[in-house]
Amino acid sequence: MAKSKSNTIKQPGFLTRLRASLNRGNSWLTYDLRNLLPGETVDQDALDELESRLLTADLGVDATTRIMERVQSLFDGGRITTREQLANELKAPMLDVLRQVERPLDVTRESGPFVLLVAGVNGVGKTTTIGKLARKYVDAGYSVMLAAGDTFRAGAVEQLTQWGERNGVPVVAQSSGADAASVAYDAYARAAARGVDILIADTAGRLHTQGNLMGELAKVKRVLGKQDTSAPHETMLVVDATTGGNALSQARSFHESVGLTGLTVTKLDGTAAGGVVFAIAETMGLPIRFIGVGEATEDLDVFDAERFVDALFK
Ligand SMILES: Nc1nc2c(ncn2[C@@H]2O[C@H](COP(=O)(O)OP(=O)(O)OP(=O)(O)O)[C@@H](O)[C@H]2O)c(=O)[nH]1
Ligand SMILES: [Mg+2]
Repeated sequence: MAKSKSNTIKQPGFLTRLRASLNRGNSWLTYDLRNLLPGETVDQDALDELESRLLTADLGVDATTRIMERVQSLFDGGRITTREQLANELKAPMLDVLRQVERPLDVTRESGPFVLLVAGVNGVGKTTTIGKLARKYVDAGYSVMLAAGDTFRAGAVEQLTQWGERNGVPVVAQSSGADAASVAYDAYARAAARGVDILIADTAGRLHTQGNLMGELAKVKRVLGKQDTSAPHETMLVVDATTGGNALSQARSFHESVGLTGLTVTKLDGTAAGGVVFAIAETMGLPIRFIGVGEATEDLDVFDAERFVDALFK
């Protein structure tokens, strides 16, 4: 095991990138607050309108209710009269919602590879996230291997192989159309034999309604579990923030069918809101491991609740 392994893979300068991506000039929240309260003084109408804006921004009913209950009680107690006070008092309940799911992935293992299985709907950013993670873990001193478990889509193996080559990380693949579980089996055996620290397995994009494909994913999990009863150590769903409420329903269905242990939310640069992160946090309670704000390696980072909320308030 390398001695130089770093226990954090946080990206320097990520807050600036996150802020720029989420806000594009002006945070939707800052914008909404100013827009809602032109006269600076907070009244009940403004709070009602704020509630509907949070719902429109995909925060969902549960998170919105929790946040607004706190704000309402402070307002009723005379503690919120100005826009600035409202902004300050909004932060705490928003942070409470996100702190529940701020649990970074711990990849340390006594022996055997840490197995990270990545799943999700087509095009959400699974393979790109794997490529970025491979780079981060290599930079942090870990040995990494990738498994090309998407044997379905033409070009999927090449895409992962390119990420591997770029980062000097071996990729285990079979021919297109091969059994995904067999690729996973093979990859685990090689990773264990080589003493690799982290094995990251890609999978084909699938909809939760595709029963046969969900069955395949369950089989991949089972096969890994036969080699190491504790594997996969993480079954991570990737969701695309631009799909709003769909991201939440995907998380629900995948969790029901295969059992998830974590989530990554990508494409937060493609949406003005990022509100779905709150909805997922409050409703699912599953750890949010990483967030993505662009296509480059430095655009992925460990999820940090405080940084996320700070980025929303400019
Ligand atoms: N803007 C932006 N684009 C992203 C992000 N993450 C991934 N992408 C892009 O999304 C597209 C799809 O990414 P993939 O990694 O191929 O997605 P996938 O889930 O593996 O797709 P399938 O294998 O087809 O299911 C690519 O063009 C990526 O560059 C992100 O955080 N922000
Ligand atoms: Mg892919």
